[in-house]
Amino acid sequence: MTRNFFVGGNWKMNGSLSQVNSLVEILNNASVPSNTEVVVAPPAIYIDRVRQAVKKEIEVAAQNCYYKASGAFTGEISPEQLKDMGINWVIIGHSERREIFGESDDFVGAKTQYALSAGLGVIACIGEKLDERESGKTEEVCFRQLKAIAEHVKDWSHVVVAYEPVWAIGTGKVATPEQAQETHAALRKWLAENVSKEAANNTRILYGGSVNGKNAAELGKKEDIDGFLVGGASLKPEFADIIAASS
Ligand code: G2H
Repeated sequence: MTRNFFVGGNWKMNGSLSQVNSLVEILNNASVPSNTEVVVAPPAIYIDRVRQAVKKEIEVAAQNCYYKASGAFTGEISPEQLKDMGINWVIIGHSERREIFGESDDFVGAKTQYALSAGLGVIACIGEKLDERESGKTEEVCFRQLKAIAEHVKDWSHVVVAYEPVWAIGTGKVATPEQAQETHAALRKWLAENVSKEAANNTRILYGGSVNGKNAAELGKKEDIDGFLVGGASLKPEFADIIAASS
């Protein structure tokens, strides 16, 4: 099975209106290989502007959502509202949501279930912290996080898993292609053994953590790396190089 490459850009809480307009211009001028899906996740306030202005072959994601359709949930956005605005993807369980905003495995699982049921595709993030890697717990942590998501997924065709080792996020310390491949292969094996062979073969597993225009090509050559979730470099012209590196 050939899995189409997937390049996500997570802008996090960055940008101003003029920067957003420049990024859209970069995206509109970027050539997107036919076997590659590109999805960018602007801050919520700019989502609609980006959706209106960016070329249609590029999808737009939210960086988070809640697990109810509507109601008294100040500051939250529902999957239904995202769909209403033409948004088809959401990032769930990013380590910054887990660490800074205290999102638990169960909460991430519940949000994944609800977002899928509302028709969104989910970029589900998992990854270990430095002390967990150093104490040999990488797989234990990643499997625990993946299990909490998998328990809520019936149809894997709308799920992309992003493996983002926390120690590599925004630090410039990228996992080596071998380190990333090792964990991606273990995650795929986990899917085969705990979900199905089909889910294991078809689900894209992205690498995230200090991906840039220079390291993307080497990482992308690895058998089980099906794309990237890019933070810092998705705010720069080199994001176009990362998209191109995937072909
Ligand atoms: C990991 C990644 C994007 P960066 O958070 O999700 O960010 O590429 O800046 O490490």
